[in-house]
Amino acid sequence: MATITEGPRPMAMADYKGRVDPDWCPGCGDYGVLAAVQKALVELQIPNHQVVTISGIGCSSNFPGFIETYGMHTLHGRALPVATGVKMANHELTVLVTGGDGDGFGIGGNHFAHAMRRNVDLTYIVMDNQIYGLTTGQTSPTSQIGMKTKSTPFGNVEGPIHPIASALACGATFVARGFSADQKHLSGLIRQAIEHKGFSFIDVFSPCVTYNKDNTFQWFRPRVKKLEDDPAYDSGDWLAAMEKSILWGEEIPIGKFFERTDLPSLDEAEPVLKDGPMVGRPDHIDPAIARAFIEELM
Ligand SMILES: Cc1ncc(C[n+]2csc(CCOP(=O)(O)OP(=O)(O)O)c2C)c(N)n1
Ligand code: SF4
Repeated sequence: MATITEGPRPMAMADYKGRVDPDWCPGCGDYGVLAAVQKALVELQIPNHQVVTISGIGCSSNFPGFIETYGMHTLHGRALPVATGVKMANHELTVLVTGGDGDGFGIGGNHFAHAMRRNVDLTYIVMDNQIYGLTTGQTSPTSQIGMKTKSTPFGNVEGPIHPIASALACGATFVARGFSADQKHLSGLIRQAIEHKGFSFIDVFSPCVTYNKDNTFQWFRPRVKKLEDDPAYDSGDWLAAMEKSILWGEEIPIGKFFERTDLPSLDEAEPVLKDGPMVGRPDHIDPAIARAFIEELM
């Protein structure tokens, strides 16, 4: 009798569905980002146990609870250093970092800069709604001048940070921008970002439908223009990416601004990791080596 041998079943969207349903407001942009991440993981066929999703604090930072991967919900602004530790402990894992503009560019701004210059092999997705959602609507580092919020009732007087330009200046090796209403385009960017070896950053317009009445889906829709639609645009050209990064107004570029593949990621550059991930090694140091090391320091 012939035997039928079945290979493993391909991963499907349902396999990445979290055990808890998102409690985001109906219509929140973050739903689109969650679906786009799940779609990218399906396309790449990465098994759940090889993915870790790490966040800080915020509505968007609740993300790891809503996806079936390993996950850590850490402290406000501290997702990137935790993710760096995870990646360096086991560099064979796919490490995703998810959070908001307040979390990433405000309290976490310092870590943002250093993770990029180190070229840690992480995929960082910021759900940029230009406001603090979880704390009920205060200005954030990406709020526009003049925006009226709970913390700026007479209008914001501070200029916003430019996330794309900042990422380029700090040395990120993959820099992109997406829009949560265009899931197909966004999941394509996320897929490329995961495949990229090194620090990949995607700033995603993910409107807060409850507290940001200025930068809504309707506001973005006619303005976003895909860089891919311009055949002359070269995403290997850092200066061209910088020029595009500061455009804001009637035309706002989305897509892949920049990628370079000639720099080693931190795990590739670190000689200690050349024999494989730290997690696979004995969890003790040979006492003779430890003694010699201490004596050298004395
Ligand atoms: C150390 C610390 N400071 C402040 C807070 C309060 N807090 C929680 S979330 C948040 C900002 C949320 O905005 P954002 O990161 O943009 O995420 P969103 O909720 O908009 O997705 C703040 C200020 C905190 N939890 N911990
Ligand atoms: S408050 Fe804003 S960011 Fe938070 S879940 Fe609601 S719509 Fe989304």
